Amino acid sequence: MTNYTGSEIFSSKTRVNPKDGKLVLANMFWVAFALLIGGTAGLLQTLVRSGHFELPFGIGYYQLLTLHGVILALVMTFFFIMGFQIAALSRTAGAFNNKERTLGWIGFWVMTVGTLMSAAMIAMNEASVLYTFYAPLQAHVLHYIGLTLVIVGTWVSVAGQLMRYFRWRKENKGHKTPLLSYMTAINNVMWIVCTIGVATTVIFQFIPWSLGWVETINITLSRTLFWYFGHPLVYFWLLPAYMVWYAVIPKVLGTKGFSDNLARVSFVLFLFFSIPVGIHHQLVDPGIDAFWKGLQVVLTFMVIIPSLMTAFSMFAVFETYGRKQGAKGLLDWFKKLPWTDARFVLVFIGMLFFIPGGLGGIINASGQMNQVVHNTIWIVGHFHITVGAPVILTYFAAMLFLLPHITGRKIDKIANRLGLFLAYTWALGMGIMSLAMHWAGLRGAPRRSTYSEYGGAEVATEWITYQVMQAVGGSFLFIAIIIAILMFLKLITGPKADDIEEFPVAMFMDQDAPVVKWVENWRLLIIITIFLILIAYTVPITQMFTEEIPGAKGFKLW
Ligand code: HAS
Repeated sequence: MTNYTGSEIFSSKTRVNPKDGKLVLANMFWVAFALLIGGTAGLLQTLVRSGHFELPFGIGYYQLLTLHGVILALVMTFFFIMGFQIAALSRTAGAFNNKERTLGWIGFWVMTVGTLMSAAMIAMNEASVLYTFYAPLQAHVLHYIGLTLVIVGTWVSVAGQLMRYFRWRKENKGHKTPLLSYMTAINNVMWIVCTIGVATTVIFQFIPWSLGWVETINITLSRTLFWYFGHPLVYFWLLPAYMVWYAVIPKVLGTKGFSDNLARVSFVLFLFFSIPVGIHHQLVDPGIDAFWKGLQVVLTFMVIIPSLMTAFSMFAVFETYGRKQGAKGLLDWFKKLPWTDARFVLVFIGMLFFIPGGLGGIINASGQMNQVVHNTIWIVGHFHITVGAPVILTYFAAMLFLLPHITGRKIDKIANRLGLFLAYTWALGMGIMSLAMHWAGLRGAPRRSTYSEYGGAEVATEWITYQVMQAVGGSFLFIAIIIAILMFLKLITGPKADDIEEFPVAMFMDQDAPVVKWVENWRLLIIITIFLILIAYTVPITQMFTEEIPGAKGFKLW
């Protein structure tokens, strides 16, 4: 046992190791670049769907939509998560050693090569299969190999991160792991377990099929393996945002987090329940028995619980803070929140979006209601107010403290103001666009579809107003993206700080309470995770092998 006391973690002087900082920064450059490209594609899509704009240079709508989904949902998020988690570990567990850092760099370069390969295929119009790459749409094999490399790159980086986490545990036996480090470990373990699904379908189904080694593909199986990965993917995006909510925001406010133990338990629940629920994306698909769909719906309701725990904790933090500032009445504390600090405002607006975002998720997951919204643009509205608001706005807030912390610059007034403008413009754009998407979806407007008058069908004329609204919202969002890029540039080139800007890490109201031991019993956690996966998936997947499911040839409809 070392003489570690834990107090240095909470000191504003403790910093991300400068060598680790370079790796973090490299990842963050990709985030800014991907945001710009993906955001531009998004703007153009909303303009096309409004019916008032045609794409130039023979660019296809689905080509653009694939670029938008891949570059924002996969590339931007993955680079951010790798960068942020490395920073969180380096800040709370201490510097990476050479081996761990080298793994981070190898992962970064493998992800870069994979991204460029896929991007090239999309640019050459060889892979307009959207980000979910559903068969029987068939892309060029290099697109699948590129995406595989992106995932493999994250594995390598994650290996370095997990080594750092376990090294800390070995060096500090008997102490509870710093919360942020613990949270990265949960997210990483979840990631490794869930990406096995997508790796399996790509390596054993998509690559041989796109090379022509086999003529057909089992679509039900490929979609099931995709969603085995695809749902935990959304929590892989979300958990770094929750890391900021739990462990950073209370310190930004100058108060304590609600409960360290509660935060750990909520992350464990994500590990248990985020994977055995993927079939809720296939509730209207044939080939899966209703019983197994029902079971996964029940498990989906379990994965709502840790988000409700998070909401409760955040309310507790805000109210406690407000009361400390002298708030008296029932809701007065609300006024006392730091409305001029962009780090807080970005996150808070994200949280507000997550209230309807989460409610929408509960609607999607409710078997019969899913029949109404599935494959409509409602779903696109849902994911824009989940990953596109709470998650991305929190990522922006993290950039605000992380970039100056690493580059030795200041969060000056201009950077803070850009952050505030970003928050409000984003809220306006996302509010208009996602509301229109939800309404149009309820009126039956399909998703994954370009502008069409559907042969003059009356119902389709109703959708056009909402599509114009989406273009208005999309335009505000594009302005917000430009502000985000300006903020990014300001944060890495702004005035040098005398004292390094803080990477805030909060203490908790139960800081000294003994840790709940089982939350770090990895053997137990992994056994329970695998047990739940086996219960949810063994029979449905076995049926996909044993029942006669006709295979599908590949289609290239673009
Ligand atoms: Fe979802 C489809 C169900 C959460 C993303 N989801 C998607 C797709 C994406 C996505 C990308 O069951 C589309 C995939 C595709 O391309 O086909 N989703 C859920 C459920 C949740 C949920 C039950 N989704 C997310 C998150 C995402 C995300 C998070 C990204 C990060 N989703 C579904 C289903 C489908 C689906 C079906 C398939 C639909 C179909 O048919 O295709 C839950 O995890 C949500 C729980 C969340 C809450 C909210 C808690 C609120 C908080 C904020 C508190 C606010 C505070 C501030 C403290 C219960 C934590 C307040 C202060 C004041 C003063 C007011």
